[in-house]
Amino acid sequence: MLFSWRGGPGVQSLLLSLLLLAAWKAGSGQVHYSVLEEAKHGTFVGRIAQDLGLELAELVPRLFRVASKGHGDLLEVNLQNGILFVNSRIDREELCGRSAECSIHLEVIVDRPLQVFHVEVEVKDINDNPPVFPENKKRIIIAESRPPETRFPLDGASDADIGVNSALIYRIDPNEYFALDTQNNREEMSSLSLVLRKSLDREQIQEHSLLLTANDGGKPELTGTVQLLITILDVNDNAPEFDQYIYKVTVLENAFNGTLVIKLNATDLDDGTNGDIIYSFRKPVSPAVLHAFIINPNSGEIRTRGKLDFEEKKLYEISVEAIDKGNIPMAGHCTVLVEILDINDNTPEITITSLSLPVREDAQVGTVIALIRVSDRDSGANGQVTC
Ligand SMILES: [Ca+2]
Ligand SMILES: [Ca+2]
Ligand SMILES: [Ca+2]
Ligand SMILES: [Ca+2]
Repeated sequence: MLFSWRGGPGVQSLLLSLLLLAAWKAGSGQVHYSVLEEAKHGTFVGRIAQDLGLELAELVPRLFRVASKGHGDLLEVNLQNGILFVNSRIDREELCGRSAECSIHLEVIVDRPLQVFHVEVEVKDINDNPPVFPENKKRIIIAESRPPETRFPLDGASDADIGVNSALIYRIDPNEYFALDTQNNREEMSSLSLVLRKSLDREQIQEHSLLLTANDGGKPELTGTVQLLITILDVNDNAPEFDQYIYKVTVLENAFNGTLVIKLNATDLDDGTNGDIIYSFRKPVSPAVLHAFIINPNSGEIRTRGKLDFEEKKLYEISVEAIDKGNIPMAGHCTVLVEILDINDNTPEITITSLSLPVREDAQVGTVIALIRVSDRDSGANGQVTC
């Protein structure tokens, strides 16, 4: 039989363990302190010797010592006065991250007899971290056609502190187009968005620059900012417009082929291809116009083609269209009235309508020999004939 009632090394170690357990129990009355993080070296934390019921004089002889698991020498005890003080920098964020509870657990040990005490030092948060946005500048692109009430998600800021020291309130520069909306969900996570308050117009404002600010609830509060650069994308929402609805021009009927009749100009407020204009005769085009004029699609110049003839046509009415190159093109219209000016290009024509020949030599003065008709196709003074 291996087990012996007479005792032996096994029984001795069991007894030692029981003794240790008793000592543990004797010293297990917990003491709590609290200290602000980032407190200066030497900051008073607690009268640890006194609070543990130890005499100052016995600290050295009983080999008073403090151990803290993994936290090194953040806190130290002055063996002369039995005071626990801050020894090196305590950063709550480094120690405990985002957890709401943060404390340093100390084991205080004295010998003769062996006693172990547990001391809990709570590390209190101070507001030493400002809210931080992921970027300093945030570019947002929004088409000008987006309707009011459209929401655009924003990245919120983060704050390494806890509690009110990390409770964030957001605001943006006052402006008429955008508002902020913060919605808190059950997980205490807030979703931040930009809400469009009124219709945008790229033709009026192409870029909005707004400062988004986050404040924490600390005292004093800390702030973080991000510059929102909102670029408004163009939409083809403007039709080309001519300077006038009706243009009146005159052209001499003997104008050379290619003579400039008029240079039309339409403007389109949109950007890029949405504002690029192509000019054309509006269909259906009358054969007379097509025969007499030509339009340059890019410059808007209307020129003569071939020969004009006042006697054939005195007035042309040309309907012109300006179309932009938008995805869904928009058009503007105008009418050009071209008046052809007569020039003296017709010689008078003589026609003899009756003739009585030969004439008798004794014919009386005043006898009608011939009826002569003179006409001129030209008009006005150009057509007046003198014989
Ligand atoms: Ca903070
Ligand atoms: Ca803090
Ligand atoms: Ca346009
Ligand atoms: Ca536009």
